[in-house]
Amino acid sequence: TVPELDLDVHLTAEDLAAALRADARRGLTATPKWLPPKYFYDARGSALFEEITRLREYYPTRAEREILAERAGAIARRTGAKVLVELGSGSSEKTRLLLDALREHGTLGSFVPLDVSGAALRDALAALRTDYPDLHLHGIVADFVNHLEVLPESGTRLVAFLGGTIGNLVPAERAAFLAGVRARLSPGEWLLIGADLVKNPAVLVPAYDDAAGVTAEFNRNVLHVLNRELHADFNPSLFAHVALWDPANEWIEMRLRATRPMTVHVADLGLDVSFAGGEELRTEVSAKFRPGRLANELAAAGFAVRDRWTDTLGRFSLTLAAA
Ligand code: AVJ
Repeated sequence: TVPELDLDVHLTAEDLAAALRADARRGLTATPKWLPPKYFYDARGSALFEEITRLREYYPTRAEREILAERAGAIARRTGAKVLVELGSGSSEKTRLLLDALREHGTLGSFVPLDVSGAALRDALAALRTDYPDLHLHGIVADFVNHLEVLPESGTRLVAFLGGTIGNLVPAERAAFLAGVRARLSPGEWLLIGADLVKNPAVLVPAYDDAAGVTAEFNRNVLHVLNRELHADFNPSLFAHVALWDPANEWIEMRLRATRPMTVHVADLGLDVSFAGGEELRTEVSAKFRPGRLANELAAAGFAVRDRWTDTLGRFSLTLAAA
């Protein structure tokens, strides 16, 4: 028999559905229309994201793994963390490099992955349980932006926020998020942030518009989520995937472009949403950083940057900051 997984659900399917209703109503009635990126990640969306991480064009995962492989030992020695908390943990695949280094260093007692996707978290915990039988595992289903109060309280904590997900937050949200994390940490505790770097759009754009169309399917998945959760009648195949580099904001923006005029009925909201032909629905921003920018933002939030590393090709950065 499979032992019960230690999983705290702070965000039930009902909570997520209520948040989706509010966000969908706000975003679909706005000009321009938009939806928050967290709704990509149902079971299918999480699986599509895992597929993205293996694409030739999508370098961030490999670049971050390279840095972690090189630096996990230094991170373990420097932090001496007893508790590793991972925000937006997904599969926690790269995180194993940190777990291994912290175990070898001898300090780590527990791992606390936190993710909005209960399905992804359960899969990750089941795999970790097998490979780390004596590590205390405690999963938390929560939204890292809105539920930081659920972070565990005890032990020298290292909060890891990997993959470049910080880029999903616009600057004002980032400032609030970083200040919120800082407020919950004590001196002697740590934050480790992975951030993608500004680079040639000829490299950036294909990472978000791959030849095999996996990212397009990931993007359209949010429409499948709306159809299922809100009884909407989007025809996802009538929306084209758009990924563009916004040089002023230095972020990649993903959109879904209506390929013809249409009206979509969102039954659970009692809402009819009209799209003009060519109208775009914004689904994600993925901000890219210049060296120094994240350090400044961390300092503004009350952190002291202790180390910063990049991969050998200088595509991605990992920043270790002390509370
Ligand atoms: C999981 C937020 C880091 O922004 O690169 C991948 C999500 N979107 N391809 C990113 C994503 C399109 C990803 N993050």
